[in-house]
Amino acid sequence: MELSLVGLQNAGKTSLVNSIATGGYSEDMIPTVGFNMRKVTKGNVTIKLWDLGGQRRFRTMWERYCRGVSAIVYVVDAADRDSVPISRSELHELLTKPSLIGIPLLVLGNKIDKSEALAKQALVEQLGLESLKDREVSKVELVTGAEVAERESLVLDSEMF
Ligand SMILES: Nc1nc2c(ncn2[C@@H]2O[C@H](COP(=O)(O)OP(=O)(O)OP(=O)(O)O)[C@@H](O)[C@H]2O)c(=O)[nH]1
Ligand SMILES: [Mg+2]
Repeated sequence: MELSLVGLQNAGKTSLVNSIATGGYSEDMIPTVGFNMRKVTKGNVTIKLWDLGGQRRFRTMWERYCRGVSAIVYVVDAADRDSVPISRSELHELLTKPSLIGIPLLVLGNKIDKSEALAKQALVEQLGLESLKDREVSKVELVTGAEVAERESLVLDSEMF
């Protein structure tokens, strides 16, 4: 199974991958330049994770690394309310690509350990998820770096897989 993680810079994609792969979490992170590929084996399932850079200059690469994956995992910093409109437009822009039609989407609202984080329904509305009709959209899950083990089971056990 192959998954691609996309979302704006600082959303917490690499942190999420590290949590899943090694159980480690660090506040001291370096922005991803281009992409990283990680293979994670849990039981007899091996997942290939494409962890893409979220800075503007890397966003044109997203489509290429989302083609043919089992699901696109879109990570949003739920506590950075000012960035949500940009996150929304980048998500909708990505999903207009014909090559990505029908690929299931899982949206993760990250950093819910912060008090200013948006609630699930607010994220659904502000990201315009209701309008995504032509693909399977997994319900939005809220995650936090503090709950590493929970995040792992959250991704691997999510009902869409
Ligand atoms: N409070 C809090 N901080 C988090 C959480 N997840 C990640 N962070 C922090 O957010 C910052 C950015 O994390 P990264 O994982 O590097 O973000 P990214 O999405 O990979 O960023 P790019 O590689 O630039 O696209 C780091 O300082 C992390 O420690 C979380 O759940 N809660
Ligand atoms: Mg990164």
